[in-house]
Amino acid sequence: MKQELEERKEKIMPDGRAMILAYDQGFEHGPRDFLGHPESANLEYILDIAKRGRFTGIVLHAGLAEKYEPEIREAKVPLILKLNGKSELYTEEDPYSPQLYSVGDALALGATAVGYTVYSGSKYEDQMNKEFAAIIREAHNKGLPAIGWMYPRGKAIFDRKSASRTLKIALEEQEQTNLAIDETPSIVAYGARIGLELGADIVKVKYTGSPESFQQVVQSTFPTKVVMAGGPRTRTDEEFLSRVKDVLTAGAIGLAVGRNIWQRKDPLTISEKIHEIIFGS
Ligand code: FBP
Repeated sequence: MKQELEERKEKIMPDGRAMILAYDQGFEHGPRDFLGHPESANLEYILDIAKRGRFTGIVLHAGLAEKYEPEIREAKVPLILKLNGKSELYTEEDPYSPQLYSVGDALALGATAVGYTVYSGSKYEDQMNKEFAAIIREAHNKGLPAIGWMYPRGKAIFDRKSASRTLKIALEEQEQTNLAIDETPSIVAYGARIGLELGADIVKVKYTGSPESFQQVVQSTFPTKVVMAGGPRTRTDEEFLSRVKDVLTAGAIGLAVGRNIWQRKDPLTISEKIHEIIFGS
């Protein structure tokens, strides 16, 4: 299984770099993400971007993965099956994203890797840590890499009164920047580090505003690889591309991005530019 694990890692990280297309937003945010870009509600449109844009993986929940199994195989873009999910209609301050699918489901659907979101700092973090730890163990035993969406979130992250020592440092970082608390290097690095401690092969984290601060995240997560999450579409292509350059300079291996690609008028042009930054061609 060790060899299969290494082969699958190589598939989603050719030359040690990754450019992953995230398409779990229909569940996490709902169809509002497709407004203004109705074609983006259709997986065939997204798969075409993934294929022609030379993405090294596409993230889906099991429903779409099952319905489009032949098309996904045909496109030859490695499938990363997201094993947990929650909708934004559920608005409790402390989020929990339950496991919905298994490593076995991922293998049956031909997935190359599995993904799972952990909201560190939520009062449900223990449940998510336990689920993700078990997923990682099983995935590795069966030769599948595991990717953690490490998003510190919840009441405690913002609670100045009972602030943890990390939050106190993050509040100081915040005073010198325009960052939201969950984008400060101390909070992002802590979430990423939990991914490493749990055994994730790759963690996906928010951008921290500068290459220097992102380097802090990458360094405290080594040897687990770090990719940047996309976030809401930036006003210009240049703004997003400059972030991609920053995180690569900081030692990240690439990104896992959705809206900044498929919410644009010309998703292939920006994909090409991102590919050039990540892979040099
Ligand atoms: P985007 O590039 O569109 O931001 O996607 C990255 C992602 O992590 C998705 O995989 C996920 O659905 C979404 O962001 C979660 O967003 P939020 O931070 O609003 O929960």
